[in-house]
Amino acid sequence: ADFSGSWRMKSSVNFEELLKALGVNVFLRKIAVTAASRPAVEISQDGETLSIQTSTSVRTTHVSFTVGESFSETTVDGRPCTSYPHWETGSKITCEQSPQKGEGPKTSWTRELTNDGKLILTMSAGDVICTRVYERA
Ligand code: R13
Repeated sequence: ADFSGSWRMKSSVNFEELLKALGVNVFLRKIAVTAASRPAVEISQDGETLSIQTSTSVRTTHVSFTVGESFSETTVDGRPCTSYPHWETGSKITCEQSPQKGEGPKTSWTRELTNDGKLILTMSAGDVICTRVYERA
């Protein structure tokens, strides 16, 4: 699967609930939810190696990883974690995260390319799942 390209978000479900499950207070949640409603996502991919930049007005993150190899990133609420991305199917990457210190709900994300060319991102914290659908810009 080739995830590379510029992506625009078309829908988002449960993003605020996700932050709430992670213990983010209502003030910061509102700022994050507003900013995260208009992200710009740029992905480049070379074989099994992906580079994903997610930009918003208040926070931009950049991760580079090779599927099958662990890497460091931060959870969506900003805590450092070690991540292990693997192919769930030929077109879906599942990434399990473990905190580098402290406790918290179990977190993970998935990114899947659908047959009709959409990118589906899920982010989980405990039993809360946020689903965001992207289309090519
Ligand atoms: C601000 C500080 C408080 C915390 C936070 C968390 C997330 C975000 C912003 C903030 C944003 C996240 C966007 C995520 C996207 C994901 C995707 C709680 C640390 C800076 C308010 C904006 C766009 O779709 O891949």
